[in-house]
Amino acid sequence: MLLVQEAFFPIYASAADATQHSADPVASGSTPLAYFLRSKGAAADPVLHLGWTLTAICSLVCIIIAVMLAMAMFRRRRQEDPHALRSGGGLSFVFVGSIVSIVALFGITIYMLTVLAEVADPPKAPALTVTVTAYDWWWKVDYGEGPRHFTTANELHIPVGVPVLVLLKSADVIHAFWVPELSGKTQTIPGTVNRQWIQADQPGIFRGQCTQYCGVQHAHMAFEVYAQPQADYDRWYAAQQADASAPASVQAMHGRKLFAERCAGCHTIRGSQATGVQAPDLTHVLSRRLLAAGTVVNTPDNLMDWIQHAQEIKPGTLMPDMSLSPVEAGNLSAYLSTLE
Ligand code: HEC
Ligand SMILES: [Cu+2]
Repeated sequence: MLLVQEAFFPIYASAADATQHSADPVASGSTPLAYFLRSKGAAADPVLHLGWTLTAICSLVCIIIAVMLAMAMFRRRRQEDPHALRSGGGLSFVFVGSIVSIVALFGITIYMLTVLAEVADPPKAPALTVTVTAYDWWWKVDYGEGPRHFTTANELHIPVGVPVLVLLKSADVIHAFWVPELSGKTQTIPGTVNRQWIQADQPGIFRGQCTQYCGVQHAHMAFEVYAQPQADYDRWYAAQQADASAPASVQAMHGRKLFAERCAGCHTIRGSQATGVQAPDLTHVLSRRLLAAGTVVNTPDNLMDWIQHAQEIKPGTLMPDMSLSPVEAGNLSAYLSTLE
């Protein structure tokens, strides 16, 4: 399967070099969706098999039609007598052809319904439920309830080998949640909660993408699923639950003040006064691998670059360019570097 993918999609390799703001091929939407040709989990297996079966059947139909068309053209040229066309005994052929088509289409329908039923619910009760809310153009991820609740962005961590239920919401327009290697696509619709379960059979990072055109930065609306051994997952979970610690240096304290004045209307940092809800929770922003829904790799330089030039990096994003003096940028950077 992998070979097929590489044969058909060599373009993904070269596209990776073209990304301007990062050296990481997984960022900037360069590689990921070639992976739709393989499955790494129980929810994606039936969909993958269905995809290949339908591709095979459709290819076969194309070939048969092409051959028959060629034969018809060849035959027509030999038969110059116009009456020969009328007297041709094509009726039984049409009859048999129709029956075969009907049976084939009916069979495909049954198969598709079976696959739908198979992926509707996980084989056993989900070990974990997370809520994913799609925004223009990023993903909010909510874990747990009550005081144990926390929010992160564009990253979904799951324990490996168990089914995880994802409740899907939208804050604005219709988006769609898709992790090609782990599941089929499911729309997120304002006012509705959709469900999709995913399961990763092995540890790894699985790229996801919004797959319903939702506006100008639809293509930069990616996320990553981190499938981890239970112990690693538990460690991550505990770290995410903690509030941000108070800044230790004077510089970072100035940074926090600046954040409260300039950024808190949109962003939350738990443990500080910042409680904005229209943008990613930044309490543990440093723990994330990518920024801005998979657009750039999260390095200190890229982070400050993003804050000051978001509109250049992701034109049209709902984060404005923040103009900062060098001193302000230094303070903010010192503060953000505490958000591990
Ligand atoms: C008007 C609301 C608004 C303001 C003000 C704002 N942001 Fe944002 N910010 C956003 C939105 C929306 C996103 C998500 C952008 C996207 O991915 O398309 C974002 C994304 C980010 C991210 C990337 C987070 C991630 O995990 O991908 C960082 C870091 C960030 N903002 C920092 C800041 C800082 C620092 C300030 C203040 C100097 C600030 N923002 C001010 C709305 C805002
Ligand atoms: Cu979208």
